[in-house]
Amino acid sequence: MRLDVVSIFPEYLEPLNVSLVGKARSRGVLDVRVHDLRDWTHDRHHTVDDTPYGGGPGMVMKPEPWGEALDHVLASGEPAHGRPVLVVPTPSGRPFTQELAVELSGEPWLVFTPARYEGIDRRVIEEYGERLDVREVSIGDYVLAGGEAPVLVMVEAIARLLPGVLGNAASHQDDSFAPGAMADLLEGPVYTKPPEWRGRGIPEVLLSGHHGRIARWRRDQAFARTTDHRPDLIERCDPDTLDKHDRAALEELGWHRDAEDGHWQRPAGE
Ligand code: 6GU
Repeated sequence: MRLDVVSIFPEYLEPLNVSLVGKARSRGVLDVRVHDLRDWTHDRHHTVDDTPYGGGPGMVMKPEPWGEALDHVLASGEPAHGRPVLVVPTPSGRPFTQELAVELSGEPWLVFTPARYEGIDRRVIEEYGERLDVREVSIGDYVLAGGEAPVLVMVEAIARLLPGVLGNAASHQDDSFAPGAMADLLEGPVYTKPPEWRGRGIPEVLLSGHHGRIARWRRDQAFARTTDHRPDLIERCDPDTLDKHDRAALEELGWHRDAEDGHWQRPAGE
């Protein structure tokens, strides 16, 4: 997979040389190219921003450097890569989810355009939207000063899904939020050696060697954790994906099924 990132802070993307993504690069699974947007300015001050039309606070990124930068990146594509998907990080984008990470991990070429200030002149997104699949994406309901940290987040989520990047192919099948498997439940606690640490032991069942009981215990723990941290995931889960044991586990946690639509719910305040 080829990844291009255009930014006024190319050094912010140094973590792409480290750890999992760095290894994927050195193994040739990922071809990452970071570009400095200011390389496509032509004035002495390398200006990339200007005041917003209509007034208001902050500055807006000028369209010309972005246009030249993106034209350069697009022209550097090898025919085998086709056209890239353009990923535009913005707090007003669609949520970045595991589902989108899986989808983007199947693309041969992604171009990211992390912005600073109040964002990029809208005409840039319109212009490239006529030629490319453009995804405006947010990584959560909070506001960051720029899109570089979101690019690091998204690239890590995507890169670990590429074949040969994670050691064990099974290791992302039961990720929290992976479609299927532990379908939309948060993962419960994990333990390793030593068997006793500061007087604290390991749940007996994990030492039993009884794979069926271990799987059942893990799922019960996942229901408990999801109830505490993300009850919305239980409320919107498809009740038909739950077996008899699952239903008993949820009832134990104070959930009951809605008489109308069969979805699980809990009385408010529980
Ligand atoms: Cl993608 N960008 C910025 N600036 N803030 C964010 C974000 C993106 N996602 C959540 N907050």
